[in-house]
Amino acid sequence: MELKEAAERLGVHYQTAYRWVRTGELRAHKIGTTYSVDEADVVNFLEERNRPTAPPSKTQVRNWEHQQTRFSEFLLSGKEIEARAMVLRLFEGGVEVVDICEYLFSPVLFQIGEFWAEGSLTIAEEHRASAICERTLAALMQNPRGRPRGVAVIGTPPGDEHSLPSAMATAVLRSLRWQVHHLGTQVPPKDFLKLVTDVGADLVVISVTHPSALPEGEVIEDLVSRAGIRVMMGGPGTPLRSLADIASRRV
Ligand code: B12
Repeated sequence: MELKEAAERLGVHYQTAYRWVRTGELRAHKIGTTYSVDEADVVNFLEERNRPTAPPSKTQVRNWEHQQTRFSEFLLSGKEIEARAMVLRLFEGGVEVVDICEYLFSPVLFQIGEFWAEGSLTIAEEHRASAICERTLAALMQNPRGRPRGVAVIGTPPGDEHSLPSAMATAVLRSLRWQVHHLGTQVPPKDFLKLVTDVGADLVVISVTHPSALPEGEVIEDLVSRAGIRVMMGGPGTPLRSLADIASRRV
């Protein structure tokens, strides 16, 4: 059949079919100045196009230690672009945000804390590494598609300056399609509660890393649960996976 007829059978404009012929996607023979396409080739082409494509391959991280070593090197030498590219590659390969936090950010930050405590890392170097982590985490927070699962408020009470753990909890919930109000650090209990009720939160996450903030964290926990809202407090030793598991269920 002529290419014009083949285009009609394929449901596309003549120019599109012509382009497919030129790129070799659609087999055709040139007869004089026109192209002719065999019936069988039109059928094959249609079948090929209608075949469901395989889902994007999921990156399987076989060796997290290797990833940690590379990430740590990037953080300690201030290679922000490389650090971000590495994390984005994992994310775009389908690795869950909770895994990136638990198996990459957390252990590497833990090690940085040990280096700092033993004096082999200056405060400037630690700050540079933390800042890179903060900005890299922000790059993971993309607009979720579809209806949010619920509204969450995440923050840290007064007395604790560690903002990264709550940023991780935020990234995890956002990756699970939650609408998150991330308050950062030093949030007084009464103001915390007011915002929680103002936004109609379904879930409240209190993140405490420095033990001095625990008493005020407990005050917030108490106020929120008395208001009948689900609340979870966590910090070092409480896996983010437990938060992700709860957040994966509908509210
Ligand atoms: C970066 C850092 C800082 C930065 C923070 C920058 C920032 N933007 O966050 C700065 C410079 C501000 C800082 C300050 C201080 N720091 Co500091 N810091 C760190 C470091 C290196 C990393 C912190 C971090 O982000 N860790 C990674 C987190 C994400 O890992 P994680 O603890 O396993 O967290 C998991 C859980 O918390 C969980 N999670 C978090 N929230 C929630 C909520 C729920 C519901 C659930 C389920 C789970 C969950 O998710 C996380 C991811 O898996 C740690 C080292 C370490 N061991 O963590 C020290 C560390 C926490 N800091 C420490 C200290 C001593 C301090 C200072 C007192 C230092 C000083 N003399 O000024 C001050 C404290 C100031 C204050 N009052 O808060 C000590 C704390 C020791 C202790 N327990 O008392 C540590 C452990 C360092 C060390 N090895 O000694 N720090």
